[in-house]
Amino acid sequence: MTARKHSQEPVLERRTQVREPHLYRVCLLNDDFTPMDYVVRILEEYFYKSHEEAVQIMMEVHHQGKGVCGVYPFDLAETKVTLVTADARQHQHPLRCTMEKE
Ligand code: TYC
Repeated sequence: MTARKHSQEPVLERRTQVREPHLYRVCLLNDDFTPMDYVVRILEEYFYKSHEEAVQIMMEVHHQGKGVCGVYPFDLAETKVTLVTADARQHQHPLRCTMEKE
């Protein structure tokens, strides 16, 4: 909004920029200890994947070392990383969940 000399003057111009939020990939990383069925449960519970898709992503992580669980705006991506990491630690699994800018 442009500056006005007197507060009674009407607003003549608004300059509002609407932009898409930056997006972040939330990824799972492979390790040798976290059970496969636990990773599948994480993908279903936190990323709303079907059982078939969850198994597919888990196997991709297992073979390639990393896999994308979803793409989200910053706050949502950060929340998912926090919740997944807390869940894994509670169950004493070393599972790592990370986020990276698209
Ligand atoms: N490599 C693990 C195993 O053989 C399974 C696994 C998959 C672990 C995906 C982490 O993000 C992961 N039990």
